[in-house]
Amino acid sequence: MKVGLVGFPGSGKTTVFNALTGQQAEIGYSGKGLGKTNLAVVKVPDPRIDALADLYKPRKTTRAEVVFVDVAAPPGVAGRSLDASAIVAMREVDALAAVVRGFPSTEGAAADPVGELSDLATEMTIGDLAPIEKRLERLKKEKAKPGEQDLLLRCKAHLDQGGSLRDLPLSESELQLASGYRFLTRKPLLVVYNVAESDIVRPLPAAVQAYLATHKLTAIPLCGQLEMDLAALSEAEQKAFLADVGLEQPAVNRFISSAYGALDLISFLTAGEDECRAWTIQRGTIAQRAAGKIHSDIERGFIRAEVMSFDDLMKYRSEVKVREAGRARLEGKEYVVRDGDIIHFRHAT
Ligand SMILES: Nc1nc2c(ncn2[C@@H]2O[C@H](COP(=O)(O)OP(=O)(O)O)[C@@H](O)[C@H]2O)c(=O)[nH]1
Ligand SMILES: [Mg+2]
Repeated sequence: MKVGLVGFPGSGKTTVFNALTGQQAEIGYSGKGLGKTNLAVVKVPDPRIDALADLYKPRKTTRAEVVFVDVAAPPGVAGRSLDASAIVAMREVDALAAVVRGFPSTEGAAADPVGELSDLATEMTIGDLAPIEKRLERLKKEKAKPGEQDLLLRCKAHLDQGGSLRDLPLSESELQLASGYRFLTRKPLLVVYNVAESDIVRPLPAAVQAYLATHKLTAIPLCGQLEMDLAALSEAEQKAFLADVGLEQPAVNRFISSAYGALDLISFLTAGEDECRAWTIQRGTIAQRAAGKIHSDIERGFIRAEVMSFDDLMKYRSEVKVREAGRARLEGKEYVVRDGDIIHFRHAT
């Protein structure tokens, strides 16, 4: 999964990027870091994988991964606008995390989180309207695909009224037509409310809470500065530091579990002496499709999935015992995979 950190200059995107990835990308307005897009891969913490590795002692342990992209504006872009290259970068990610400033800026400007959120929403709306209008213009000369013109007009009307395409119900065929546009306002959006050190355990301001409720959004409050310092420490030091400031988990853990929730993602697991591994899928994915995550050959030649739950395996401590207890199931291709399923796929070659 690829998550884009987006927001206006000075909101703390690069600071939050460093906090989530443990990197040391350059922060601030000046210097050569400005305008550089940063990218880093983070392994998804999953205690179930640790437990499986304990049981199987596999040669290899593979966690799910999240790629974080710090979408930077090029030099010269300041204030409350997103340039074309930022819009392009935003189209390429699976989910957006909007970083908003909750602390006084380096120039002393007061925080205006609701203003930033609504300006960001406007920028994304404009970003989605542009390709729709361009396509509608071309459809005056070209033949539309079935349903295309209707869909575009519906999307346009919805955006013109200030809505996001996330809230527009689309049929299966409309989803197909829309997928090529990679609409920004259709992408899952998480808000990262970047607070001052002094506000860290305070509830979100009422105005921010009201905005989130109206727009059905989730926010993760964190202090980028503090979390960035934390990410640079050893694991033991982190524990002491977290306890000190009254937090249970570092930002990256809180962020990833919120992101999985907001994106409706779950993990299934594969286990063996060779490898124990977590695979990320959308909730509702059927077994045959899930097999395709591992390899397209397994999806194509799918015969059956042998499924046991993580909890049963932990209880009986071996696959053989789980089978003897009658807790292993053979499922067909339409079986809807559940979070924590341990699966062996049987397939023709
Ligand atoms: N007090 C405080 N300052 C922060 C925090 N996060 C970022 N900053 C400062 O805000 C400025 C802009 O941060 P930066 O990460 O470069 O923002 P970007 O332009 O969105 O990438 C820098 O001077 C940071 O030190 C924070 O949580 N608390
Ligand atoms: Mg930056």
